[in-house]
Amino acid sequence: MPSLAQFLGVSIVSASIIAGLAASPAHASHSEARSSYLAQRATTDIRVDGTASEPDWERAGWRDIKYRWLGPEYAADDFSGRFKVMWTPERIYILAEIVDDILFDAHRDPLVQYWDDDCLEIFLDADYSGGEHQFNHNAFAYHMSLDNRAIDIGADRKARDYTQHVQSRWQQHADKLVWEIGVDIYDDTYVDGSSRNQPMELVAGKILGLMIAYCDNDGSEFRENFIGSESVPSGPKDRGWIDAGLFGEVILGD
Ligand SMILES: [Ca+2]
Ligand SMILES: [Ca+2]
Ligand SMILES: [Ca+2]
Ligand SMILES: [Ca+2]
Repeated sequence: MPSLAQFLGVSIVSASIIAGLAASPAHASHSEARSSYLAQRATTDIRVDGTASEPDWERAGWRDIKYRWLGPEYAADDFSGRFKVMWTPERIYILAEIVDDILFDAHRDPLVQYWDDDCLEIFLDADYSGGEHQFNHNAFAYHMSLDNRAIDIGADRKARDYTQHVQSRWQQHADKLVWEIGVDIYDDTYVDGSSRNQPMELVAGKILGLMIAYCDNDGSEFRENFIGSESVPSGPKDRGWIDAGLFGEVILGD
């Protein structure tokens, strides 16, 4: 039999290995300390109408949009935001609750300076691969405009309208916008302009990369704040549109 000291020694080594594993990133291609969200499967249809009347939404947990990536300190009535996620085999659903004192959409052309108008950004990586996604579809960064369009950069390096990938409606309830969005999930085989792109069928246990952010502009030439749901421990804080390694993970639960 081992002595108590030997026994304790082994235990300490084992504990430190376990602690080391727990502290390492979930995926080597991701920044440290990414969030993890367990999304529940919707039991009834989610009606995308900007009202969280579905009982399924009550079961889903909130996640804050609280990391200031760009701009000065701001007050809670200037911006506050949080979101929830649910899923069905066809798509994921996001419910965002946003406080923004002034809604501003200066560029009426949806493809012009869309990040400088108020918009809700949905960063999605179908296989949680992380990595670079600036001019490819390793991941998408849908900029949801106030007129419910989804804009991102295509493989041709130009802004493109991907509104066909989403259902989006928001409504004002008291001092908050309730923004409900269904998003079809496309992987990195997506080809711009092709009629053969098929959204993925989602199954329990799948892990997606996801990050949500809000570009807040209350009347300036450029956005005043950019606030996201994930911390950016090093490097440019606004680089989620290039680097999918910043995204958190969403596990599709049963
Ligand atoms: Ca609804
Ligand atoms: Ca504001
Ligand atoms: Ca990917
Ligand atoms: Ca605003």
